[in-house]
Amino acid sequence: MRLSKFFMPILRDDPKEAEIVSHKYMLRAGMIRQESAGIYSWLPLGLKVLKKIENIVHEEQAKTGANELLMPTIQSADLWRQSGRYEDYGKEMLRITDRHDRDMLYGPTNEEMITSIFKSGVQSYKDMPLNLYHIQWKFRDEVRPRFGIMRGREFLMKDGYSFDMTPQEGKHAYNKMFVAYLRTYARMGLKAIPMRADTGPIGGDSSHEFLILADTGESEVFFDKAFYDMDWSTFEIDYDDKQAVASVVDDFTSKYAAAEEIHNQEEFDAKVPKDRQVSGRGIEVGHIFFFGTKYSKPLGALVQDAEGNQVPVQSGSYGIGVSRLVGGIIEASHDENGIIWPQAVAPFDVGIINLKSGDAATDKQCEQLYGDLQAAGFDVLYDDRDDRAGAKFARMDLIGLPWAITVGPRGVKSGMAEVKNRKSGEKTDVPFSDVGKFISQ
Ligand code: P5A
Repeated sequence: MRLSKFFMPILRDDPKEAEIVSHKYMLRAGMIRQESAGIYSWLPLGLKVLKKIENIVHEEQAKTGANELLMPTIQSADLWRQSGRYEDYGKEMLRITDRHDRDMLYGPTNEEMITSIFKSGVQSYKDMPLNLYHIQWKFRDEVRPRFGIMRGREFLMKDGYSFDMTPQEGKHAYNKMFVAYLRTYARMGLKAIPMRADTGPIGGDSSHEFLILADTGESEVFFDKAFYDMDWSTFEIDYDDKQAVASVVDDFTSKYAAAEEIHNQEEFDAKVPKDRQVSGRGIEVGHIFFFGTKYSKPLGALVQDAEGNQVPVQSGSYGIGVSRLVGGIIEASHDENGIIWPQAVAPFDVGIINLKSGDAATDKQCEQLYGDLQAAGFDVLYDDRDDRAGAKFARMDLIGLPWAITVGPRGVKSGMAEVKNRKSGEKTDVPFSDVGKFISQ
């Protein structure tokens, strides 16, 4: 992509409304634009990151055997009346009346609808187990939408739902998602600590939130320092191996970690020596629940078991804050000059800065490099605009691509590009023909 053709409306000054760094940088880099309180348009740069995150989520879900589908954003109130949540959900639910005076709503979550889909498609234990998910916009009329897309009213969520015959099998489905979530976040460069959590309006008796640490996080969290020494790499696992999956879950859940709503200082003191007790703030980037028959019973989702009995299905639901993650990753990875994207979610792999647009030799060299890198499979943003060098460097730092390659008349003469690693700040002179090789190492 040529910057001259890319819609990336950069703000020179810090936006006054931004209280936290991710919100500030997302606005300044032209990733999002506020349309109303807690409702945003995703501009091309922001959308690219959102898609990268979605893609990682899809890949990790596929490994677990989950099925992707797509449910609508607008739901009928009927199912919610059956589950009893229509009244319970209160003011957070955006209620709509259609032209026939039917009660509709903009979905804040989909437990009811998916249970009804399941019910209409599965009658026998032979079609189980099942995990169905989608990535879809949600609406929650939050009292205090804030921090940009971090606590929005309209936001993108991955929500998945498991269906099993027995509580034990349901537990395995829960464990699989637990491990898939660890892997998903790790691929985005995040250590998301699973913490015991309150189940709130979703319900059930077992639940974990995944939190990444950041001073600007909304929740206060308490955990064992031992988490720092755990294996957060994207370890390989056979999801059908119940024992192996359970042992990863046990390993993580045996250590104390809790958000404030559920934190118990006495238990913390008993389990964790003082010098290993850590408290801080965290951003909730995911939340998983096991609620057994809470929705299947009232909605009549019964399945025939091997003995011919009709039993209510065992379910859990599993959420990832896809749009919130964009802000969360920035909170976890930035400096005073801007964003530092982890490679896996960067909007482009590499940027090229033409120091002297209009100079025939420099333009030619940049075009050559731009073509070569694209041919080698890199997604490249070529800054071909006629701006001051200082402005170009600042803009490239702000948008935080992993690599920036500077090409100027002097380099053209000596046959060298200057390659800068955004994260380390290290600059290396590299012959033009070796740039691709250099940045892939
Ligand atoms: C799990 C999937 C649920 O809704 N039902 C379906 C369950 N869980 S949850 O914890 O309420 O939400 C899941 C994740 O969505 C993100 N999230 C938000 N992101 C941005 N703005 C919001 N207002 C918002 N509310 C929830 C969080 O990451 C949360 O973990």
